This record gives sequence, C-alpha cells and structure tokens, in this order.
Amino acid sequence: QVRATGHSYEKYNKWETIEAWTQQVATENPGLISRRAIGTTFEGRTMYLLKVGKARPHKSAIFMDCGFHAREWISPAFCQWFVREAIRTYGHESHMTELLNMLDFYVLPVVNIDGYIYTWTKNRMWRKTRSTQIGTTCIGTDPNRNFDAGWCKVGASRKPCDDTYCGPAAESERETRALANFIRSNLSSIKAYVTIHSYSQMMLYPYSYDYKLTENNAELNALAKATVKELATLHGTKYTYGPGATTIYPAAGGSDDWAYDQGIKYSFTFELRDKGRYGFVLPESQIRPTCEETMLAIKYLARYVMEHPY
Ligand code: ING
Ligand code: ZN
Repeated sequence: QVRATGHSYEKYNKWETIEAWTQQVATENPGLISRRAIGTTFEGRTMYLLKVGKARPHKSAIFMDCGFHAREWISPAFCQWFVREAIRTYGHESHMTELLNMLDFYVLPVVNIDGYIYTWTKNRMWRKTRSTQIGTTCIGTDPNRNFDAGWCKVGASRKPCDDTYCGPAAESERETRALANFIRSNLSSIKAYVTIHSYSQMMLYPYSYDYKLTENNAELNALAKATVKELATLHGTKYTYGPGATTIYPAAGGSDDWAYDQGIKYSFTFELRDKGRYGFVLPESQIRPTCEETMLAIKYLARYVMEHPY
C-alpha cells in the first residue's frame, strides 16, 4: 500500500516518511487519531505522539513506544503497523473496536529519531542517541540506560564511548526526558507501558536493574506466558519471558523498570524477531509476519489490562 509520500507498511521507512505519515494518519482519521508534539530531539527534530482511540472522557490508556535503539528497525515498523491495523479494523472487528472504545493507545513511533536517521545515512549498527557533550569526542547515550531506575548501577557503562553509556545523569537526553515527562503528566490514565525492541524474541518485565521481583510478579509471569502463547498461534514463533535481570541480562536505567516504579503495574519490554540469524537487519519480507504475530500479543495484553482495572 504505497502512498503519495512513499510510505509502505511492508518496508522500512526513513524518518521524513514516517513524520509525514504521522500527519497523514491523524488528518485522515480525526475521530480515531490525534497527533501532538511531546518534545524535540538533541538535533532539534519534533517527537510526535499519536493518540489512538475513540474520543471519550476519562479513558484509561496504554503507552507504547518504538525506536529506542536506532538499529532496531523492526520496532518503528511495528508501531506503524499497529496504527494501520487500528484504523483498518475499527468498526469492522469486534476485538479492536472494543479496545479502542475502552482504551486509548499512546503510540510514539520513533523515540530516538536522530539515531534512526544516522542508521539510514552513516552507520546501520548505531544504537544510541546522537548527543554530544563537553570533554569527549564520543557521541550518544543509550536511551535505555538513561532512566531513573537504579541508574547506571549495573549492565551500563560510565564511559561515553561505550554502546551502553548511561549518560551524564538520569534523563540527560532530551528524548528520554520528553518521554518521562509525558508519562509523569498522564500517570492517572496510563495503566500499561510497552516498549518495543529487537532482537531475541522475548517478553520481559521488571526488574532488570535488580534481581528483586515485583509485588505482582506472579501476575506478570502468568500474563506474559499467556501473551507469548497467543503470539505463537499465528506462525509458531517462540518467545521466552520473565524478569529482565534473569531472562536477558541485568541492566539498570531501562524504561520498563522506571515506568513500573512510577506505579504502572503492567510494564513490558518486547524483543521482536529474530533470534540472531539476521539480528537487527531483519529482511523486509519478515515485517508482515512479525507485525501480525506481535499484533496478537498487544491486543491480548490490552484486553487483559482493560479487564483488570486498577
Ligand atoms: N535489549 C534491551 C536493552 O536495552 C533491556 C534489554 C530491557 C534492558 C529492559 C533493560 C531493561 O539492552 C535491547 N535489544 O535493546
Ligand atoms: Zn533495544
């Protein structure tokens, strides 16, 4: 479905195409989608957030972001796919219709826009932001080590040249600060936080900054188990799941841990396909199957959140 802008849901789109797409989907679906700016990146680009849902006062919400890490291209592709499926199926498919009537989805299609552009123009394997600082020629902070959750305690580096550099302070990056500010300002409505990464086929929940377990660990474990089972029904794709520290590796400063500690009880990191054959450079032919199966997971999770108000 190629549009005038050159946008395609089954291709990786460059930032200017995604930016134009955010404007277009909002303009064409005024009853379902609205767009607002929540901040600017280090290089001065506008961070657009889409609110997807049937307008109604006092709705609960699920916040979902994509594109934390620049090279994880399947992630922004999924956020775009999610918005398309919402538009395409609202009013035609009972599950999506019910979800969007009951809940709002805040979708941030690309968090680390500067880094994403850098992977298109200079270095496909870039991970971090593109911020500079006095005292070093090295560039960028790992946005998923930059949140105020055990900041830089474990699995993160204090060296600006490293890929997991936690930054000079928690929320030092304009991008993470904008995201955190938005969530802090909307804490009463946001009931779930979902962040989309790649790769390794995992569904992670807090904590990653410590081996301690959350108060609702049993519930998160059962929910993750059921969600990855649902995901696998489409193509048989196997996901592992569990607390970040023991399932992938201990790492402090991640957004899911931070969101959980803000009081958002349902907080997850998804690591999409694959398990390393293509890694970050997942072929475009896998965008459709990856996004289709991930849709099942997100819709399952959203239904659970809808049916378990708090
Ligand atoms: N993985 C995540 C990372 O930032 C993670 C794993 C999740 C760490 C949650 C901390 C908290 O390293 C990828 N692929 O980026
Ligand atoms: Zn990542």
